[in-house]
Amino acid sequence: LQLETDLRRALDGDELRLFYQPIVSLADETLLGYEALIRWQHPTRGLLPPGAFLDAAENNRLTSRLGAWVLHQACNDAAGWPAGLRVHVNVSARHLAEPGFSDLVAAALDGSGLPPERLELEITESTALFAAEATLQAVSEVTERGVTLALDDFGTGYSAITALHRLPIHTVKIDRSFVADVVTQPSTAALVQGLLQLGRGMGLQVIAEGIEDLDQADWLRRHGCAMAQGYAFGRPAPLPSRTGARTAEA
Ligand code: G
Ligand code: G
Ligand code: MN
Ligand code: NA
Repeated sequence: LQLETDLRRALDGDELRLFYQPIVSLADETLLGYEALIRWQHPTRGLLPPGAFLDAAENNRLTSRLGAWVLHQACNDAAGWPAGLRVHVNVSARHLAEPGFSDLVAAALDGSGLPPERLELEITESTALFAAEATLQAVSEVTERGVTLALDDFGTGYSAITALHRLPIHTVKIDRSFVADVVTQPSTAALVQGLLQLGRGMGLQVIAEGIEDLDQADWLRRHGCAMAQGYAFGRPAPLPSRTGARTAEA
């Protein structure tokens, strides 16, 4: 398969990039951290979004190599940021359940010097793998170290409540499909109020995703959502690396 061959070359070479999107406090728009989002600077096809290649990696046992690259890169980048800022890294369910996942996280933290408290791993609920013993083991090993877990795309999967019940979740990210019509759809507004109440009741951090305009930000702020992410506050973009060299601008 051409895509797979290309992706192996991308991993060996220098074609993958991390873009970063700001996560802010809704109260005063203070920067709290960034979510790392992978891109592929393909030599002929240009800058590719993850949707164009993550599934190919998932099906070809490249998941753990790709995930390892992301974790090391993100921790190295974040170690050079001001001390208050956290980094969010997306982790595939398959990678999380692989042997050695928590050792990889430990190596990325130790190698970069990033304090564990500044790393948050984002997992999605859209998988049955939550039940796997290997997943529970990996999760307990990384959280004991001080790394936190976010439940991404919250509300869209079939096992959201089970995930909250079974895993030591620190943060839920309200999916952008809900945020998109929270201001205009009373039923969506009621649903999001329910999610916010659930978050408060369980002592979770809540991040609203996909905030594109100030009406959405106002609504969420008024309803007690503390944190946000979305085009209104910043798009995913390359950041200067620790050395000051800029990447992925071509
Ligand atoms: O950046 P964009 O919004 O196009 O991302 C699309 C999807 O790809 C999102 O669901 C995001 O969680 C996922 N994604 C982005 N970067 C990574 C990554 O480094 N690892 C994994 N596993 N998923 C990622
Ligand atoms: O699935 P996950 O939440 O990890 O990925 C975030 C995805 O959402 C990325 O592909 C990112 O580019 C996209 N995204 C981030 N902010 C916004 C936004 O305000 N509007 C839309 N439509 N997409 C967004
Ligand atoms: Mn995410
Ligand atoms: Na999401």
